[in-house]
Amino acid sequence: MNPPDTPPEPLRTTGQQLRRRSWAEPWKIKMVEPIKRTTPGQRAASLRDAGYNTFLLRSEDVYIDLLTDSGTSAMSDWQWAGIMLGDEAYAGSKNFYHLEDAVRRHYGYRHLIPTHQGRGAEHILSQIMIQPGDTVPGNMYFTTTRYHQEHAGARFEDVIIDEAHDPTSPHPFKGDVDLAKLERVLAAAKRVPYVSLAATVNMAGGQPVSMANARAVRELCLRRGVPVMLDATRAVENAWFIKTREPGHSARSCAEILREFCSYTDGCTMSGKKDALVNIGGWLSLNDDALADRARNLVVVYEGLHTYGGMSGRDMEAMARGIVESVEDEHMRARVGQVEYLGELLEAYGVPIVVPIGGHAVYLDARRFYPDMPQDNFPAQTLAAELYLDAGVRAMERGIVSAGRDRATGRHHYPKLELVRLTIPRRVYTQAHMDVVAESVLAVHQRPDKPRGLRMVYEPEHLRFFQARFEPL
Ligand code: P71
Repeated sequence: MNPPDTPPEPLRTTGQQLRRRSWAEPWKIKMVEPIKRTTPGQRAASLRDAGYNTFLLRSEDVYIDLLTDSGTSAMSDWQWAGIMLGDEAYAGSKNFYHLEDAVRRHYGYRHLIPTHQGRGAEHILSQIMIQPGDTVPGNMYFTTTRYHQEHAGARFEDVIIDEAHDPTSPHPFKGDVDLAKLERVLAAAKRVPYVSLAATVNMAGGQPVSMANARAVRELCLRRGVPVMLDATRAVENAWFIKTREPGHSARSCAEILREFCSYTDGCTMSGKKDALVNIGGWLSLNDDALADRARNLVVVYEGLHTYGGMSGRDMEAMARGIVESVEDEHMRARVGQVEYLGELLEAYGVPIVVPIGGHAVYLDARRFYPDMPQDNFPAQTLAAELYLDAGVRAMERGIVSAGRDRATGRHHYPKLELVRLTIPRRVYTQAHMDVVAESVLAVHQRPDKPRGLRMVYEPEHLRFFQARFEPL
């Protein structure tokens, strides 16, 4: 990719022509946090203590932390300056109004109900819209989102296109809704309170939804009188993919694309801990006045007053400013570009990853790492453990452990995708860190002695992946 305003002139070095000009992050580093390497013996002990679950490791025992991009971003000096301007009034903090302005301007919804993070918003949305016996169609489940939908009495129906379940399909918009599947669910269900549309789709590999598909979902739902609720957690990354992959959008800004995308939906839940570049925070947005009143009424029960919703004034200011920074094209180029850099390196090393490369993470295909390991032996959980042992890189399982059990039958869900997510925090690691990660993955991939897998020795009742414990087979 070319820096802005630079014509694509190939450069000549000795003997070879460079295909393109390099670009770099639109920031420099002002403050650093030391991290330390560990020995193989220390890592083996830490992993054992953590029950072979990367969620249970102490972060001080981790060298490069790719567990999640959630709440792990580095804030800018402008955001930190905003922290000093926190108005900690119980009611009517000026920072709330700044946040409301930023959300209205960039996401376009009328009402803003702040929450402590994304699942707080999911909880309130599910409680005000879902009745027991409802069906909620969506483009692949997300753990907390589906949990709150089921907790409110709904059944989740996956209506994502088939390509999303195939890690080798190069479809550029694997987050798209299959309109025929959606039609079928809408026709068969007793009641559908809303369609749950996520952009990008985390569990599919950070895969985007096209503008054309969002528009088509909107038209179909309008005909049926069903609202569309967006999970906007990584919608700016989605906008970047529309800009770079969907014909007709390359000259538009991410900000413009985001506004249009959101206009096809009636509200959103948001984890500000991702796109919005903060360590904590979220919100629920709604256009409908009556529904927003109900949400405001419930937020005071579970989160806090409707002008802070579980955040401090300074948190709201940091998020308002983070939103403004997040929609800048140069930020997104660097953000998604770094993920692409790691992904392309792994592809060049012949490591099996989900393609196309996603917006926030590179996903390793654990099935192809361990073709002989049954899914009941938790291949992705095993791979995440092996990766930590090799060099102290922490990743996250996104396979059978995350999928949990079917509420009706009590049996494991068996997802087609058995993945390990290498998630890149925003503005935190350098290209050299990515090189170290890629080399560690390669080392694990090339190991001749394959592990047999794990057995679960402790299984929590809710969202089991967070606290489950394992032992090697
Ligand atoms: C991520 C997270 C954090 C997480 C959540 C559950 C299990 C493991 C890790 C959170 C999301 C998300 C989407 C698409 C809603 C939430 C909840 N993602 N939607 O990827 O990715 O937001 O964490 O702020 O409550 O590591 P919340």
